[in-house]
Amino acid sequence: MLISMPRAEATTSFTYTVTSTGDMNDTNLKDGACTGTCTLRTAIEQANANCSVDPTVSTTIKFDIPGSGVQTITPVDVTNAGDQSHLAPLPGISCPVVIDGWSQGGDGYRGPPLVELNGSVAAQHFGASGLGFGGNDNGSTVDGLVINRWKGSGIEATGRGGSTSVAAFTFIGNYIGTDPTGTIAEPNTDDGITIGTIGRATIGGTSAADRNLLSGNGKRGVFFQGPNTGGASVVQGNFIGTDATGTSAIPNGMSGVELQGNAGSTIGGTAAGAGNLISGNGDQGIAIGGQNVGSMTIQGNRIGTAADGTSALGNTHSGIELVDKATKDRIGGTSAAAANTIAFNGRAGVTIGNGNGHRIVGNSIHDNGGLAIDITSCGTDACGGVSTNDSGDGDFGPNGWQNFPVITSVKNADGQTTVTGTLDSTPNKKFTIDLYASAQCDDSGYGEGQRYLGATTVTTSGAKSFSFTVAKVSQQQISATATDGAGDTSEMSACVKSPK
Ligand SMILES: [Ca+2]
Ligand SMILES: [Ca+2]
Ligand SMILES: [Ca+2]
Repeated sequence: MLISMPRAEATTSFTYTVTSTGDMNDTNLKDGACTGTCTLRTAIEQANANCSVDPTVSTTIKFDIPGSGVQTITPVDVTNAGDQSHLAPLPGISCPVVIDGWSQGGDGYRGPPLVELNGSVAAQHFGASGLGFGGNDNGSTVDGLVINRWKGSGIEATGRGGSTSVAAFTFIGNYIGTDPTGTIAEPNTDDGITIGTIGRATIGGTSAADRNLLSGNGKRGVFFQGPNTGGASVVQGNFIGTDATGTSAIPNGMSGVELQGNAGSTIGGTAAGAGNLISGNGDQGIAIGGQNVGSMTIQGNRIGTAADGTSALGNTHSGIELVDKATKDRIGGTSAAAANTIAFNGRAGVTIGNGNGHRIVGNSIHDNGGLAIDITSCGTDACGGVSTNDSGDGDFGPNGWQNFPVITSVKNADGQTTVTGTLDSTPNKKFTIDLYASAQCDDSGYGEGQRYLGATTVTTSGAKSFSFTVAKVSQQQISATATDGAGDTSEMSACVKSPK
C-alpha cells in the first residue's frame, strides 16, 4: 500500500501488514509491495529496499495474522530450511521502520504482546539478535512484541551500517527475554535491548501499556554500550528483572540497566508512572560506568523491591553502582516523586566507586546487605564498609571522601523532634545536611535512610553545628548525610535513636 504523506520531511511512507507466521522472502523488491505472502521477513526486506532509493521513506509494519492468541514467528535456519534462499536470520533494519506488534490485536489495542519473535531456530546458527537496527533508521519504533531465545540481544540498535548521524529509537510495550505470559524466562543470550555507538532511545513510558518487560536475559535488561555518544536517553516505567506482575524475579544475568555511554540519560523520572521496577537481577540494579557517562538522573524507581515497593526482591549486588567515569549523577531529589526506593539489595544501596558530584538525596534506602550509601576504595561494590572521617576532610577520592555529619542529640518536645549535630569538613564552606528516619539502624551502626525528613545547612566555621526540627519522630533511628556545593554526598552518619 502506498500512501502519500503531506509532511515535508517524509515524502512517502509505506504500510505493510504481515498476514503469516512464515518466513518467505520478498520476490520483487522493486514493486514497493510486500510481495507474495507478507511475512515479517518480506516486510523488512521491502522496507530496506524502500529507503535505499529515497532515504526519507519510512515504513510501518503491522500484523493481522489469522488465529486467536499469540502468534509466533520463528525465523528458520539455512541448515534445516527447505527453502535454501534463507541465508540469514531477519535482515538488519537500515531504514526508518515502525514495527507495530500491537496492531495484531486490532485498532487501539495496547495490551500484552500478541506477536512472538522466537530465535530458537535461526539464532542458534547465526548468533544473531532478534531485531537489529543500523544505519539510516532514525525514528524507528518497536511496540507490542515478545522477543526471546536469540543468541544475541532481543533488540540491538548499535548504529552499525556506516551512518554518522544519531539515530533515536522508541521501544514500548514489549516482553523481551520471557514467554508471552511474562512469567517464564526464555532468555536472549545477551541483553534485552542493546543501544550502541551513536544510538539513543526512549525505552518504555509513563503509561502501563508502554511498559517493557525486560527480564530473563543472559546479560543486562538494557545496555547502553560504551562508548556511546548518542546522547541522552530515557528508560521509564519498565519492569526489569521481574515477571509481568512485578511480584517475583526473572533475573537478567547481569545488571538490570547498565550505562557505559549516553551521558545525561534519565532512568525513571518524577512524573506518575515514570519510575522503573528494577529488581531481582544478577548483578547491580543500575550500573553506571565506562567512558561517556555522567549527569545521569535516577528518580522515582523501585530498586530491589517488588512492585508494591515494600516486599523484598533484591538485586544480587548494589542497588546502584557508580564507577569509572561516572560523575555528577543525581539520585533522588527533595520532592517525594523524585525519591527512589532502594532496598533488599545484596550489597550497598548506592555504591560510589569513582567520580565526584554524585548527589544522593531524599531516597528511601534500607535493608540492603551493605551500607545505604558506600564510598569505596576499590572502585566498585566488591568492597565496602564505613569510610571514617578525616579531620578537616582534606582527603581526595570518590565524592571527595566527603565527611559525614555527627549527630550529637535527638530530643522530643512539644510534638517535635530536634536533631542537633556537627560537621567536620573543608573549613569555611556551607554544606547541606539531609536527615532520615529509619525503623532500624544498619548493622554497622551507620544509616539507614528509610524516610526522608528534610534538610538544613551547616557552615564549617566556628561551632560547625546544625539543628533541625521536624514533626515528632518517635523511636526511630535518625541519620544524616552531608553534601557540598558541588553535589558530593557523604555516606550516612551513625544513627541515633529518637525518644518515645
Ligand atoms: Ca516487494
Ligand atoms: Ca565506604
Ligand atoms: Ca573525608
